Amino acid sequence: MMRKIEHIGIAVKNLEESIKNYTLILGVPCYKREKVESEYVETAFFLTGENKIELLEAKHPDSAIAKFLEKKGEGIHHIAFDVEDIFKEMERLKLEGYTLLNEQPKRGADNKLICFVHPKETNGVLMELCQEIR
Ligand code: CMX
Repeated sequence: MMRKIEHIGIAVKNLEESIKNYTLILGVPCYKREKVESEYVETAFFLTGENKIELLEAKHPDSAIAKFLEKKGEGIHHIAFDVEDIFKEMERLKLEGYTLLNEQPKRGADNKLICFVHPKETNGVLMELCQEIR
């Protein structure tokens, strides 16, 4: 079961400028910046109440974010759902016939284990499962 939306990921061209923009829009400062080397991205996080926004900038042309920006431009890149047990949830989705984009959970930003489901099978929205590393 997906428990709640953990965050919404937004692909941006320039993280520095976008942090300034979102600080003004949301009225709260960015609480964390983090590079995820394995995904070739740099991220910045904001909290508004219980809601989390992640800005993502590509750090390499092979990054999924670079390809997304090229094809679609800036905008919502993924919706991440919090799960209690990512292994169990991945198994459940596999049994339901969904295509997981990684066989094993990966280490993501903000202390999470993550896995993606192909957007072609989720009505055009890239879905991320994430479990807090405890
Ligand atoms: N949301 C919705 N649709 C998307 C998408 C996204 N984020 N990214 C790609 N697509 C679409 C493509 O536009 C394409 O559509 P069309 O066939 O209509 O043109 C379709 O999905 C399939 O694309 P593809 O050519 O098969 O594959 P891509 O090379 O574009 O890769 C994807 C797409 C989702 C498989 C790849 O980006 C991926 O594996 N993503 C998971 C990892 C990731 O996104 N990492 C970055 C974030 C890391 C983090 O949060 O820390």
